[in-house]
Amino acid sequence: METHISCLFPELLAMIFSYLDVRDKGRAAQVCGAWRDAAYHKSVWRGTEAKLHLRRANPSLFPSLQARGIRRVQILSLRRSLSYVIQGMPNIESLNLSGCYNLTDNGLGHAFVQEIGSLRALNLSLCKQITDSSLGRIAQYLKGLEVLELGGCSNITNTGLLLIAWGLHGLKSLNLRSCRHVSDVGIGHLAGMTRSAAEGCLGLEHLILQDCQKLTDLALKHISRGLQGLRLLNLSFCGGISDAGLLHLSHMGGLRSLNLRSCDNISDTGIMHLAMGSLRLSGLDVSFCDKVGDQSLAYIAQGLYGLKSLSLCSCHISDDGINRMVRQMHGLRTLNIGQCVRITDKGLELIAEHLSQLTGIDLYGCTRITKRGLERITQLPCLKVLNLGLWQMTEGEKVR
Ligand SMILES: *[C@@H]1O[C@H](CO)[C@@H](O)[C@H](O)[C@H]1NC(C)=O
Ligand SMILES: *[C@@H]1O[C@H](CO)[C@@H](O)[C@H](O)[C@H]1NC(C)=O
Ligand SMILES: *[C@@H]1O[C@H](CO)[C@@H](O)[C@H](O)[C@H]1NC(C)=O
Ligand SMILES: *[C@@H]1O[C@H](CO)[C@@H](O)[C@H](O)[C@H]1NC(C)=O
Ligand SMILES: *[C@@H]1O[C@H](CO)[C@@H](O)[C@H](O)[C@H]1NC(C)=O
Ligand SMILES: CC(=O)N[C@H]1CO[C@H](CO)[C@@H](O)[C@@H]1O
Repeated sequence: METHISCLFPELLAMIFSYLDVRDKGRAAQVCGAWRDAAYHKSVWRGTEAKLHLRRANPSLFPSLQARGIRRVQILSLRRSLSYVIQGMPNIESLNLSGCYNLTDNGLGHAFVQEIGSLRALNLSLCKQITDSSLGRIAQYLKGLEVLELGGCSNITNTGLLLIAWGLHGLKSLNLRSCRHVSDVGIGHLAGMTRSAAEGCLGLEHLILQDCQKLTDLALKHISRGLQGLRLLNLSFCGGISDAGLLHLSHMGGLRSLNLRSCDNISDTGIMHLAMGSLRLSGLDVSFCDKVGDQSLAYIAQGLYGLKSLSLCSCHISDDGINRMVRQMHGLRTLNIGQCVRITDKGLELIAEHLSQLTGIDLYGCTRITKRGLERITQLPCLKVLNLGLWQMTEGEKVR
């Protein structure tokens, strides 16, 4: 048998090994304990997921995977046999090709030659050779797709997004992390701003735009107009967005999670816009936005008091900001204030006194806090996670 398989669930291993002759079983069993267990495992169990290294795969493997109820496949490496997977498993629901660096438009082209209505999730992250031409095929044949991961697919352009907006109307989750050619125009396509050419992915709930450097406030305007169903928006490391852009987002009532980590041009004014709108956020991350300071915490207490998770790592905040926030934030479960070097025991005292629902706090690199402040924090009744990172080892006053 030519199929090489690693890192598998036991039931699948057992099934695969039922194909091997006795000599091969012996060889495989030398690899590791998991293999050894599986090599001699007689019974075949049902699973729903397979992880495969494809070389010159035996085409007969895939129908038998399908027959065993497997609908989700992760390809760990491949040469040219992707089409066997698709042909052999007509009911495939999830295909994970993340990190298959060898995957080309040609390879995908051979696999996606007709409609595959069952496929719901496709992961192409870090398949760096994929271009818009593959997105054309995907838009044409994978109409049932709900999750599409294109993180690190750096050859993709706005044209690819136009194709997605034309074909994938059922898309709920799209990851475009580090797609550096993507600009406001592409986001406009997704949001249905070019309706004459493409309807748009108006049902999107999760949109990851982390590290899309070309995006500006105009992209946020498109998003707020067209993607009203959005629940999660990740804009971390988008240096081109500014406070004015956040004004557009401030009326997206469905938005629950907003990630603005390392958006360098966001300041207290932007947070004011968010707080004065009609947002009902439960998660906000503005870590490493060094223009975000104590004034933002006052705004958050006024308009974003429903937050369950707030990340302010390395922001320019002090005990005064904590004081202006804590009394309103009854539901806060997670507070990340690592590397906020101006926070002292006084801030921790306030947190311990008012944020009684807190289950997690990050104090990594808070160099001005002492054992006394930490003792107060550890008295929080629900606290499960306390991150101090290297602090304990580097500071003079050790906490045990
Ligand atoms: C990727 O392709 C190269 C040649 O094109 C081949 O030598 C290599 O084994 C392939 N890698 C994987 C993981 O398939
Ligand atoms: C998809 O594959 C990647 C890389 O192997 C892995 O990190 C990720 O967890 C997989 N996703 C799922 C849902 O299995
Ligand atoms: C897709 O692959 C990336 C990178 O390996 C991984 O982080 C992510 O969880 C995967 N997503 C899904 C839905 O499989
Ligand atoms: C971000 O702000 C800096 C100054 O703080 C400015 O030089 C830069 O042009 C701004 N970038 C954008 C895209 O607005
Ligand atoms: C969103 O951005 C953060 C950076 O703050 C990153 O760590 C996280 O993995 C991203 N989320 C997703 C779902 O990609
Ligand atoms: C087909 C295509 O556009 N390939 C390009 C993908 O991106 C790399 C650089 O990241 C280029 O070298 C390729 O030409």
